[in-house]
Amino acid sequence: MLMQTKEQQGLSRSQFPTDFIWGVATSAYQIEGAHDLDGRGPSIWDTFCQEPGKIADGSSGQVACDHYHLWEQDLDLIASLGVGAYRFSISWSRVQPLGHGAWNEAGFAFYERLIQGLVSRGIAVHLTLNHWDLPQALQEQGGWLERQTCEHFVRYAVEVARRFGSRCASVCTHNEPWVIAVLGHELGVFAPGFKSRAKAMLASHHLLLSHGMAVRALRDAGLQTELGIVLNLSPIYPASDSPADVSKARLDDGLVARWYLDPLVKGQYPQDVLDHLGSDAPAFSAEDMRTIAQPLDYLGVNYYTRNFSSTGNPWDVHSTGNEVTDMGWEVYPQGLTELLCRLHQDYAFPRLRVTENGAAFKDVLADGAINDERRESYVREHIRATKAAMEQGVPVDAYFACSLLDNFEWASGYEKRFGLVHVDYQTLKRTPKRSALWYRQFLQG
Ligand code: GCO
Repeated sequence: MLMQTKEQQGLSRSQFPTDFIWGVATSAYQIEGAHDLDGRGPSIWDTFCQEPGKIADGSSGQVACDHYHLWEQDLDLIASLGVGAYRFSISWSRVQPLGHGAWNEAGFAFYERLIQGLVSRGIAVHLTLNHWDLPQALQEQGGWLERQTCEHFVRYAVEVARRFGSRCASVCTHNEPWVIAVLGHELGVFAPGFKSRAKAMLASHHLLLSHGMAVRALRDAGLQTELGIVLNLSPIYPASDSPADVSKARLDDGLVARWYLDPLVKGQYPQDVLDHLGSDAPAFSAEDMRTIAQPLDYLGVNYYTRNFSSTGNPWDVHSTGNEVTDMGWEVYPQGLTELLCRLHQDYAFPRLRVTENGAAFKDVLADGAINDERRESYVREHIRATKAAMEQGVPVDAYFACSLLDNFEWASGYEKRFGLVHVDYQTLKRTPKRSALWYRQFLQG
């Protein structure tokens, strides 16, 4: 039995609406493994992991948490925590190995089992179509730099919805298009590993366009399920009061946040960012912009930390003296409250959902237990920060702790652990950490 600490006082599930969605989140490439089983085609992450020096520990998602085989025990785990909602993604190349053409029935059968397993346990299904793992065969045809990829994505989305849509509580098109565009095409630290700003911006336009095309197609197909998109967002503060830093912070907010939010809501790219980009801006038509701005049921917000902007070296760590996680990210729950309030004020989506929130810390397994007090406190204080936004009238209706499991942490490999549940990568044994037990206790009220 965990002790009710002082800080916990004043926070309980009963302070949230009874239909508030409490979940945990994962993504396919990070947990599934089984990279070449049952007809799965390679994704850009399989390829990227093979490039020397790209992944900190030289690893890949070939085995990961082997969720492909251990899914039943993972669903039991979710149920045992009393969690009512599960956000996960489909590996596109598992269900359509080339990203176009033939469907892979064995791949669909895996998600059929998974979804049936969730439904039978009373866990709501929150499905993401694209969590970064584009089929490699589409990359070879240009990937997100090609408009044709948008058409392929729509066909994939419609097929997934035809099979699973009515059993999903929500369907999300893309997870964090900024990450795909900028980390993948401008900084080259994520797949597919390009280093060109023009490429990044073109990819971002095709991601947004394919989102709008897919939402329209899913609605036209009669899908009633809630539809949305998930963005990585943080308040961005100027590192100093200098006018140069203040305008840099405004521009950075433009590149990370407004570049995605303005088209989704207002059907236009922010003019200041277009001016800044100059010839790196993508070509687009008025029709594209109308397509992107489809009405959505919710915006998913992934929040981990806040950011600072300065005209100095962007990688200089701006130390505030606050605690930082193993990623070097400042723990700043108030940033989530501010972000949710700002999003509501500026964009007024019908609903906002915290679709990812969590922290990497170095965990110590001692006597079969992981006493991850800092992660417990992180999750608790961000739930409290979510409540603070709701008290200011922001329509937030969901919180997903991320991640359910320690997993393949992209370019960090297995060195960073975000899980509420510890995974021993030798034995694949799952052990709920103290944070998971806290979440269970919180959910039990
Ligand atoms: C993202 C990432 C996350 C993280 C997660 C822990 O969408 O930002 O994919 O899923 O990797 O925080 O695994």
